[in-house]
Amino acid sequence: MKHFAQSRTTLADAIAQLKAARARCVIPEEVPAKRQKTDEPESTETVTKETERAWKHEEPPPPKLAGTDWEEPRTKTNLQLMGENVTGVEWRYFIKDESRRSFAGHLSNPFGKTTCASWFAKIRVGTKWTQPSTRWGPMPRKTAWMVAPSSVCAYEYGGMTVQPTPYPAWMIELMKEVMPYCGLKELNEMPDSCNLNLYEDKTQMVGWHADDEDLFQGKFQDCRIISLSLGATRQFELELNWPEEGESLGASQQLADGDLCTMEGMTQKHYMHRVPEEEGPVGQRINLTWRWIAKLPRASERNKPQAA
Ligand SMILES: O=C(O)CCC(=O)C(=O)O
Repeated sequence: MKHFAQSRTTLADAIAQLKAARARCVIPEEVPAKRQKTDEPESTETVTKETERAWKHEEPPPPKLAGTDWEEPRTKTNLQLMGENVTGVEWRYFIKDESRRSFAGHLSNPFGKTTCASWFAKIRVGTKWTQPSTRWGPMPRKTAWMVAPSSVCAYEYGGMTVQPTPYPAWMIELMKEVMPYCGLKELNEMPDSCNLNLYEDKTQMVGWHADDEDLFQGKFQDCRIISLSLGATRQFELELNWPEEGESLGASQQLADGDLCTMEGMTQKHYMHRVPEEEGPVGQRINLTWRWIAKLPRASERNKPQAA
């Protein structure tokens, strides 16, 4: 059964939400090719949740280590959770899956509403948003990909390529405000890339996926992702790729204005995540997910940055 870590209301409501989600579930637009069903429809025809999940299981589970664990313990890879590295604020880890060395943390808005509103406005107008085409039509949100000078490369996923924009000055200022809440104080230890998403209304979403592209090496080594949400509250869901008998499928967390969320360790290998469509009206939301590029493509394969 799905585990709603931060249930909006009652269990009955949660079950009703799940049923509704199943009924309206659409094919994710960015299912990586290796997970696509060969008989997938050509259009945004609705499919059941079960069909969608069946895709995820096409990849067989990876072998477990001797014993019951899927991954080496944190002590072995020196993984310190970002929320464990800060004092004065309360991070809550809504996924703490030691056996898979997979973690997701949440921190409620530590910045205040006024600051967040000014960031929203600055990012909304200061970003060159694109809406690439997918095989199912336009991507159901707008996006941008920003990189530090050391890490210029395009971001390719789900059959699309998003060209890089150099970090604008506001991005550096924003990171200086945000990153200390993740235990990162020095510029040279801060993330070198950021994927930005603009969700303009309740229909805009991101389907089930993992940030498991080669760039981040998240299937092979500990990988940190930091997300900042601005504007409307949306639901963020994570589900296990290979759940075991009797295990909760995953967890769900509401991300409100100014909230920080992390995915750490091997989460990109063992879990998928998504932001589903909403039923009721919701306003605009911007999400920034910062990452570290672990494997830069060869210079000849990189794309030239666009002007900011
Ligand atoms: O909007 C969000 O909270 C999630 C965005 C996301 O999953 C991504 O950029 O990969």
